[in-house]
Amino acid sequence: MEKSKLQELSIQATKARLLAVKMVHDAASGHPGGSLSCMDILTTLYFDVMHVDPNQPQDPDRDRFVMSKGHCSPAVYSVLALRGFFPEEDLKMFRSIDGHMSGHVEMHVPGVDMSTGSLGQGISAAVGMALGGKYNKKSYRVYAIMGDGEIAEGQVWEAMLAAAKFKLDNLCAVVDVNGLQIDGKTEDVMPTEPLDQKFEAFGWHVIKIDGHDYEAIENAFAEAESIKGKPTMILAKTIKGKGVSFMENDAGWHGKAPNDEQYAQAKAELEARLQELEG
Ligand SMILES: Cc1ncc(C[n+]2csc(CCOP(=O)(O)OP(=O)(O)O)c2C)c(N)n1
Repeated sequence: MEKSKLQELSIQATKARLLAVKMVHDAASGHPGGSLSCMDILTTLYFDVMHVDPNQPQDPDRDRFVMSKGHCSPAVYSVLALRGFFPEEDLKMFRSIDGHMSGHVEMHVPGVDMSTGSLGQGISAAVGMALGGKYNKKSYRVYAIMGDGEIAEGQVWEAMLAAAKFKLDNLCAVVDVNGLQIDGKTEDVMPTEPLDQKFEAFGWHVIKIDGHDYEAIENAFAEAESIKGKPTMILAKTIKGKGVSFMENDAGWHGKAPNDEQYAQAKAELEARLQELEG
């Protein structure tokens, strides 16, 4: 990957982390941990991989994205704002009773293709979008991000079966393998490993990457596009809370807002990172 692209993605992801943490702090509720873990993947999708036009969010030929772990709305809203789908100013409506930007991902927000929050449902919608694309002979691609806790939902595995049956090579899903879910370690709450063998057995092409390595993320999406006759699952190893030292690898930050002091520290850390990147 060219140095300039790497720098651009790192800058946008850091800005998105700053916005996401601010939204959760200002609303005094929300889900920072899983939003921060998938931020590099989401940034690479919207700033490098997906064909989308912020001026035409309903373009029928656009690539689609579904955040199946819908509690990670701070990640989605911040990346969409940075990509130009709506002004950053609108983020202050996050979780406000009068706003359209609810705590889980909501289709009233420009650029959002599917409302989610009930775990397991988003990936099924993504399968439907990919199937619709095949049926209508469209060339758009469909992307989805799931959580490694989310995949304990039985509906996920029905979606896996259907995607393989219909040979949905226009579908690429990612599992954000941060190892933690709401109450603790994924392996304690509901063990799901070995994930690669499971998805392969369900007829998917599987790629394992470091979910914070932009080049690996970009290459994985390119590989997925080259695979014919089956959908692709990217297993992205990540760190929950990535980018904010005291949130990293701590399930306590799954669905909790930082207080003023904690927010000041998070902001200082991310701003220092941004300054480093922008030179
Ligand atoms: C059907 C359903 N059951 C339970 C929940 C409550 N819930 C919200 S987040 C969560 C844990 C999700 O963990 P994971 O998918 O690993 O998300 P991440 O760690 O990436 O934030 C649970 C159980 C829900 N939203 N939907």
